[in-house]
Amino acid sequence: MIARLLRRLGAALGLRVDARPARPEAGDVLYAIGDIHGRADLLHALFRQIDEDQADRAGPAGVEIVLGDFIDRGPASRAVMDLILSRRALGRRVVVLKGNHEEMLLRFLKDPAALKGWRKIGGYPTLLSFGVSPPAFLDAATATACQHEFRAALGTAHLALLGGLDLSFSNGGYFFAHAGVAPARPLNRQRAADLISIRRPFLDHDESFGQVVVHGHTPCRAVEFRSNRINIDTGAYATGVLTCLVLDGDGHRLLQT
Ligand SMILES: [Mn+2]
Repeated sequence: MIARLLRRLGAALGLRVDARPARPEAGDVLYAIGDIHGRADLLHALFRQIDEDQADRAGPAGVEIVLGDFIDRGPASRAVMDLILSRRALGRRVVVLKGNHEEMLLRFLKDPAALKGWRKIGGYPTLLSFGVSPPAFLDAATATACQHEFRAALGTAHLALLGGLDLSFSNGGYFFAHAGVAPARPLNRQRAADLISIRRPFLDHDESFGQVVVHGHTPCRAVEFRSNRINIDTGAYATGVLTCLVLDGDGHRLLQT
C-alpha cells in the first residue's frame, strides 16, 4: 500500500522510487569483486578472506561475482584466470562479467588489427603471462603472428572462460555490471557497450536505476556508496587494494586486501 503510494508519488514527480530496499534473494550471500587487473596475488588473498567469511556462517555457499577487467596491466592475468577456474572446480558459484579489457582481448582473437588498441590499455602483460612475446615492431604481419601464438597458448579452459562471460547479473534488487548502465534505458534493455564501458552520464546520475547498480571500471580512492550505485573499483593494480563487497540479509560489508 505504502509502496504503491510512494511509486505513484514518484511517478507524478517524474522519479523512479524504490520502496523496497535491495536485499539478496532467499538466504543468498553475494560477494562482488572489483577490477583485478592481473593481480593474482591480491585475488588469492581475497578468496581466502571470502572462505573465512563463509566458514563463519551457516547456510548455502555464496555467489561470487567477478566484475570484469580481471586481465591486463598487472603481471599475472593467466594466474588470475586459473584462480577463477579453480574456484569453479571447487564447486563455487562464480559469475564472471565482461569488462572492456576482456572485450579487447576477444576482439584481438578475431582480428589481429585490434592488437594496437589492446596494447594501449595494457594488453601486453597479458600476452607475457601466457608466455607470448609481444611484437617489438607492430605491423599487420607481426600482429597476425602474435595472434596465432596467443591462440595456441590459451588453453581450452581459458577460452571457455573468456567465451562464456556474462554482461550483467541481477539478484534481489542489485544489478551487477562492469562499468554501469545507460540511465535512459531500462535494466533489461541495456546495450553491451554501455555495460562494459560507460562512465558519463551513468556516474553523474542521481536518480534510481530501478535496482542498485554494483560496478567497477572507474577507479575511486574509497568504495563509493551512493543511493543508486556502489563503485568497488579501488584500483587494485596500482594501490594493492582489491575490494570485495559482501551483500547479505544484514546489509553490506567490505573485505579488502
Ligand atoms: Mn574497465
